[in-house]
Amino acid sequence: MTTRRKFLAGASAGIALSTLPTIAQAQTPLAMPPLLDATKTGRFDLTAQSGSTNFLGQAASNTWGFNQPYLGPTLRVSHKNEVQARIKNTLDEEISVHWHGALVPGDVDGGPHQTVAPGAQWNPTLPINQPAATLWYHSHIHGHTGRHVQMGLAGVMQLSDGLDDQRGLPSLYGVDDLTLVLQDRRFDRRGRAEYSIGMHEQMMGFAGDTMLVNGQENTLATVPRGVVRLRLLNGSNARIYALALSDGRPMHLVASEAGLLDQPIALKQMTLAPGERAEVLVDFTNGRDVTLVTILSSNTSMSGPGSKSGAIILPFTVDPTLKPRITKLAKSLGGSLPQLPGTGLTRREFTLNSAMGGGMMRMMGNSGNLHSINGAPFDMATINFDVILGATERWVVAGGMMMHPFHIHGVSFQVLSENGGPPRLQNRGWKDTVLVNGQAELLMRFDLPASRELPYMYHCHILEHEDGGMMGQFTVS
Ligand SMILES: [Cu+2]
Repeated sequence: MTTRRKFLAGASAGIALSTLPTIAQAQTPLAMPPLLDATKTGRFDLTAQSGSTNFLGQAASNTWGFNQPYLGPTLRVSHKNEVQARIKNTLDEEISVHWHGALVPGDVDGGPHQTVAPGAQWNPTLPINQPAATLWYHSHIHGHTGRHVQMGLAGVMQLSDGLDDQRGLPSLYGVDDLTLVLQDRRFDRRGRAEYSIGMHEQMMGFAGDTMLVNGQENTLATVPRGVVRLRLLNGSNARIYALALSDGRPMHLVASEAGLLDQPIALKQMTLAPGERAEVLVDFTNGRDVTLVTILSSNTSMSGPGSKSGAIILPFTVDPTLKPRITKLAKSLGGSLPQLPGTGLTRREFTLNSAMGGGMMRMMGNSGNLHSINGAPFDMATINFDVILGATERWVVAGGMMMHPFHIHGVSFQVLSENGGPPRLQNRGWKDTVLVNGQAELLMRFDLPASRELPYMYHCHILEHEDGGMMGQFTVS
């Protein structure tokens, strides 16, 4: 049997999309992360714990998770409510829980200064007040984020306004509204997960050879003969996906990171970089099975020809006995596209640097950091700049030779331009993470405070770049 594992491995050797097999045998049904619905109670509990997970049906791996051995539950909370979270850390090292995409003040943002010690508890009140969206949460300890996420300290968080039925959007969790956490992993010969970081991984980010969806390998999703919503999270450390459906049918993008668009955008191909989320509708009313694939499996433009290759992410099969709830694509979504004033603003420039060649040795010699922003590797004790509360700013981010997903805490932003032209279609909505491939201009308004003690972060979401110094911090007051 051809397994997915062999396919990602083959992908880097240049297997073309057309050679992808039809749905393989013996897949197990895809499971959703357990749903923790806190829309009514306004409170939830997360316990960071260690466990063991058998990913490949061979030897078990030591893993971490929230409330379970690997990854965490899907938290569903109201998009407008004070949410009481209770985080317990039963691991033997400090963690944090960052609410990626949540517009909450710096003092509950869960960044690297907000550690939860072994055996300790953290009880933040999250004043959630923003449009419905698919967010996520993960540990964010400086220098260890890559390993923590790899071990499993991550999960999806849905902000719900309860209006999806009115919009004609699928919303039945695990039936026509699927949460898909995409991760690539590497395993040793016995099937145990490996996270070994050599110089190559430090430079390029960690890439695996095996696809996991929701922590499962080689699974199959069963869907009704209707319209199905996929909430996609790239929870990989470094892999950038170029998603497509195997028969060429479009994915209809309905939401970017920070909420719904005004109307769906049909995309034959969609990039999803680490940290990014996207909600798409897939039309199964023709009853045909299809496979979600990635047609670009390399992380960087530096990898050259190997990048034109394909790998299976997840096959879908239509079960005609399931009664579809939605059979028409929604036309109007009720969301809005960002339109911030673009002139007369404070302008900041960010160059994302990675040391190469001799520079690499020099940088390693000086600070131990391979990566930096504007030449300065992240320093916990240095606030890089201060933003005035209520200010709109224009940030110009340049990525150099590699592609970097740039994430900012505490704001949603508008992509004003990419490489001097209009943003790509998929980047027209409100975002909190954007893949910078060349240069991107971003506009954002800072409506929430962050102190010197608990500042906001901005960083590359290739976790080995972030851990290696490609991060900075700022206050808002
Ligand atoms: Cu990067």
